Amino acid sequence: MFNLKQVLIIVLVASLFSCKTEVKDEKPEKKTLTSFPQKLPEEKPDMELSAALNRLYDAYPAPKPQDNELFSQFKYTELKGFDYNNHDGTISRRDPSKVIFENGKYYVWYTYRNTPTPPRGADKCTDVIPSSDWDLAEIWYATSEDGFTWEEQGVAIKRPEKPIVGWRAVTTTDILKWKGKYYLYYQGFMEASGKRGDDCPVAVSYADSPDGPWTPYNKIVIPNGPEGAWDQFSIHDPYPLVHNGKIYLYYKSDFGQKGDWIRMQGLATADNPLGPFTKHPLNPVINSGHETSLFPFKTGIAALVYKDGNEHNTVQYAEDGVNFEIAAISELMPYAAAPFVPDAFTDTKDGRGITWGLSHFINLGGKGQFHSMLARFDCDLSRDVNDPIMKEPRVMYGPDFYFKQNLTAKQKKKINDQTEKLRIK
Ligand code: AAL
Repeated sequence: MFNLKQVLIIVLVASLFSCKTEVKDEKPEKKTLTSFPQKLPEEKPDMELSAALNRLYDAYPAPKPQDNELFSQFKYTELKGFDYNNHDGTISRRDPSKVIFENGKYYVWYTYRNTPTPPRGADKCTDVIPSSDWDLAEIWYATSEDGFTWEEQGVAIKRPEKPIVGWRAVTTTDILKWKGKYYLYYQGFMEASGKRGDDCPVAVSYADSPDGPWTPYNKIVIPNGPEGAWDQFSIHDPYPLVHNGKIYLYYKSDFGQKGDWIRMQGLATADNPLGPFTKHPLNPVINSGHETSLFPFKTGIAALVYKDGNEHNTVQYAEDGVNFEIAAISELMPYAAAPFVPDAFTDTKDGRGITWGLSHFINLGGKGQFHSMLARFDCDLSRDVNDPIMKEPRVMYGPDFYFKQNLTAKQKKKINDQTEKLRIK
C-alpha cells in the first residue's frame, strides 16, 4: 500500500500534469488588436479593416512592393547594332516579338519599315509612301550573343502578292515554338493603316528553324470579330503562350471611334498552331493596356498592362489565364514589352517569371520624320531573382523631367482666366 509521502507525490504529479495539459491545450489568447499594429503584419490581421487594408492583403501577393514578386521597376538600355539613317524617319524598327534563345544566341523579330519617305498619313500614302509608321512594313529579325548588341539578319516575312493577307503590310509579330517547329503570327494588312482605322486580321508563317525559311500559311488564322463586336475591325499584337496543353494567343483590339480608340485585350485558344482558334466567350479579358506582354507565372499567367485604360501601369495575374486581377502598380513600363520568357512554350505549371526583354520608343525624329526604335528593358518579375533596386517603389525623376511635362499655351490661358474670374467676384 502507498505511504503518505508516496500519496503526496502522486497527487503533486497529477496536479502538475493536469495544469500542463490545461496550459498545452489553451491557445495563446488572441489579443484582439484595437489599433492597426506598428509592425506591418505579413498576414491579414484578424480585426475589422478598411477597404484599403482589406485590399492590401486580398489583392496583392504581398503587403509591401519590396516583397511583391509581381512588382518591379523597369530599367532601360540603348541597343547597339541598329542603324536608323540619322533618324530621318525613313527607317523604323518597332513592335518586337518575344525574345527566344536558340543555337546559343538570342533571336528577336520586329516590324521593319524602310521607305523613301517617313509616314505621310492615309490621305497621302501610295504604293511606296507609307500612311503610318508600320505601313508597307516587313518582318525582319536580329540575333545577339548578350541581349545588348544585336546583329540584324534581314527579312523573315516579306509582304505577299496582292490580294493575299498582308499584301499591304506585315507587322507586329510574335513567335511560338510548338512541337519543335517555329511559328510567327503577325498583323496582315490589306489596306493602308489609318484609312478607316488600323484594320487587319492575323496571319501566320512557319519554319523548321528560327533562321527560316518561313512558309506563309496565306490564310487568316485569327479573323476579325462579327459586326458590332469589340474586335470587329482590328486584331493586333498576337501573342502566343503555351498553357494547359493549348496555345493561348492573346491579342489587342482598337475599338470605339477614331481619335478616342479604346484598347483592350482578348484571348483565343487552339490545339494546332494553324488553328482553328476559338475566341474566349468572356473576351475582352484585360480592360486596359496597349501592346500585349504576358508570361507564365506560378500556375497562372501574368500580364504587363501599360499605356491605355484605367488600369494602365499595372501588372496583372490570372490563375486561369482569363480572369486577370491587378497584382501590382508600377511606372515607366516598357511600351510594346517583348520579354525573354524561357518557359513561354514549355506548358509549365511553375512559371518562373521574367527579368528582361526588348521594347520600343515611338514618335521619334523631327516634325514629319515619325519613326520608332528598339530598346532593352530589365526588371525583376522573377521568382529566381531578388533585386532590391528593382523592388524599390520610387522612381526618382529630376525637376527637369517634371518641367518637361509642361502646360500648353491654351491650358495656361484657361488658368489665367480662372484667376481673373476670382478678381471680378
Ligand atoms: C502598335 C500595335 C500594333 C498597331 C500599331 C502597330 O502599338 O498595337 O502594331 O497596329 O501600334
